[in-house]
Amino acid sequence: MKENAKKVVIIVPTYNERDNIKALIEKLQTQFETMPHRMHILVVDDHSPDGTAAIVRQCQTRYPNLHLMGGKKDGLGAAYIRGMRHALENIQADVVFEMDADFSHKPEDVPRLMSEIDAGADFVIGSRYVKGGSIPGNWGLLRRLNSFFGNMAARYIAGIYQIQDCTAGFRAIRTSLLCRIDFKRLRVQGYAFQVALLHAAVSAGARIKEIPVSFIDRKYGDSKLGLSDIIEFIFNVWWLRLQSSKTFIRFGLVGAMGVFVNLGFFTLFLTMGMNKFIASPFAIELSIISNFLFNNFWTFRQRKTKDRIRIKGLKFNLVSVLTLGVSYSTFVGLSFAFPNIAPQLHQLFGIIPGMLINYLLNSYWTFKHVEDRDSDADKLKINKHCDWKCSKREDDPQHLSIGDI
Ligand SMILES: Nc1nc2c(ncn2[C@@H]2O[C@H](COP(=O)(O)OP(=O)(O)O)[C@@H](O)[C@H]2O)c(=O)[nH]1
Ligand SMILES: [Mg+2]
Repeated sequence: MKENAKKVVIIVPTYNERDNIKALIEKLQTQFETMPHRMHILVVDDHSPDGTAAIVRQCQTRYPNLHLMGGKKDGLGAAYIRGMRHALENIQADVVFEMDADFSHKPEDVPRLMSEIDAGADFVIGSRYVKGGSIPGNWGLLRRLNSFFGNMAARYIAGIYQIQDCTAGFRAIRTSLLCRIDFKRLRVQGYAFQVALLHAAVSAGARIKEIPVSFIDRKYGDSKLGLSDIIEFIFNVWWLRLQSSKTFIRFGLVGAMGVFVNLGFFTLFLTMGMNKFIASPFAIELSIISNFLFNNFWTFRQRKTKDRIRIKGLKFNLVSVLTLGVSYSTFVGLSFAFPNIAPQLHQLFGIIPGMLINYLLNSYWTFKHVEDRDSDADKLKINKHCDWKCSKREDDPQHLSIGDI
């Protein structure tokens, strides 16, 4: 029975956790006895000067499912990335957990998170901010504000609106999802990793589930959250914002360039002796075509669309006509409503709704991204992004192997 069960690796990063680690390992092992899965623990210790690793080595004599890896102290995120890679390549994990060593996350909650994975989720968050979850009652104002603003920044700056607890560190993740994430693009070392990974999971279309947990304050040792973590966190949320606005910025640049294409062709046709009433629509259409090509091959090049290029071109043209209609009706409406202000302002305020409608329709209709996880093209994309050796597993068809391609 256990041979076919999912292999689960609980990754526990440690830095100076001498007073916690042994008890945590023992509690987890007791918990594992109640679970049908093949459970492992991987401690990622960054050569803690307090001798944490020596304690883990002692425990290894009792528990064959206990793994230890060392490394340079590069931050919490760097430790998790190393640990996840090891869990995937060397332990062939189907699922990994993120868990703190200091008992802030209860070992008794491990089966609850795992059962959500069994029910089909890709990414389960032990959440302090959904109904039923909690933070310690004795947290001071500063700690509360830190946690509150951190979460708000992740939700409303980085754009992970749908998740209540973006900074949680107690999570279960399918490794098939990790294989779809480009870790080189996360660019984080410290605690910001939690938000960066969640953002990447949302972008990869992961099925995410939050379940309530009570977060408990550590009894032994100190928090390792430092100023550099906070600074990196702030930079990271803005970086993520910029990344998600990149398409809109490119779309705007292409639109602005279209104006020059339009005027350039118009002038060219006039110098060729063409009548201006004929030259104008030709120049407009040529600018629409050039905008379409730039948007197709640059702005939205990452999107996998279902239509052929000529159908997309047709849709783009239709959207342009609609945009013209929206901008023109706004212009006419404003001209009648505010006859005393400069007509340039009517024209300008007509462009704004036109451009928004143009972007939204092209983004969600012309260049709509269609998910097709099983296609060969996707497999190639996934493996190009992830150089981790994901091994193919029977119970998860999405789990890819480099050798499969
Ligand atoms: N390997 C490793 N573990 C770390 C590092 N920083 C923090 N940790 C561990 O990550 C977990 C969470 O850290 P903690 O200091 O409790 O953070 P807090 O709960 O936000 O105050 C603990 O198990 C720490 O020992 C690091 O740089 N490297
Ligand atoms: Mg802690």
